[in-house]
Amino acid sequence: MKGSGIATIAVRLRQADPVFLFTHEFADGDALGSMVALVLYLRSLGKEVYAFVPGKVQTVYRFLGTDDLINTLTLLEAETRIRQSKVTCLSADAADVDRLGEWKQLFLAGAERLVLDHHDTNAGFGDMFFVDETASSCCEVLYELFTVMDASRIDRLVASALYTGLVSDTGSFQYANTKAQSLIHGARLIALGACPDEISRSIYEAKPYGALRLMGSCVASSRLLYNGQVVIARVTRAMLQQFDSIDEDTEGITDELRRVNSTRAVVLLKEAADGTIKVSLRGKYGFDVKRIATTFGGGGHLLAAGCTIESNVDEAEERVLAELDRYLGLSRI
Ligand SMILES: [Mn+2]
Repeated sequence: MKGSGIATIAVRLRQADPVFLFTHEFADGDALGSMVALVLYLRSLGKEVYAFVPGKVQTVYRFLGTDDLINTLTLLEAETRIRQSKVTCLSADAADVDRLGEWKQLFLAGAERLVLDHHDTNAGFGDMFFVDETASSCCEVLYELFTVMDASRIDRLVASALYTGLVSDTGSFQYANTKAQSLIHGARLIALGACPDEISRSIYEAKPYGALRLMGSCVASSRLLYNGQVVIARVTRAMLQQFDSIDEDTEGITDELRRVNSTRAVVLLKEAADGTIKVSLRGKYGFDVKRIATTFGGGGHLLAAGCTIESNVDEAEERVLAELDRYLGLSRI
């Protein structure tokens, strides 16, 4: 654990009003679950609260009520508000300030900046931070925080949002970050009203048909390298078009690829709309993929990391493989 204790953050938040909330770009279930839980919980304490999420919110998480709770103020409105009052800005689940995307300057303009996270690459930013790298998800950190502040305010909707973050960051309690504590927290959230089957259906069984066919095509065209230790695949703009899919439909492809028996690492290269290549990396059996992501200015966790490479997809692949050569030897076959 790094930074001030959770009790110190709780003291600051109790006094804070208004509160602006921030999280990382390409917000996942943990990031969005954190935002929704924080908005609902802090509003239940009578505070004025707004959440700012970079880019477009993934449609799969709309069941959390994101349409009504996130990005409800424009940048102009938010800037006006921040000039009128002493606004506390709180970042959750973002490993560094640059990950706040187009909302970064707004975060920095806050009268007070707090940071809560669980990424061990988070070196600490803001005026006060708390990073618990033993927590599976930021939602687990928030569960602790809410318990310290006032456990009776964790209602069914807050519990559901927190449970969503726990489920998505642990891959339904399957990944190495699943600790006894994660299951204890999960159990408590279910007792508070989170519905596990409903949440799992909303996250994993609500895909457009095209997204499933895109996954099929991506898996079929993937390749095994380094004697089966690495599976590498790509999603090009042409593939997205062919299957009438959008960027967020690539979610879950890495989970499919990591099922291969011999594989220690998964590399998925995704052509982004801006022409850059988003690289998703997954490790198995303790194979550290974070060191590869950080080489290219990215970050994440030991077994799940990502980075952006500014090149075409062939060159990006070659650069990632050149890094893998360093750990897996020179024979890529
Ligand atoms: Mn997370």
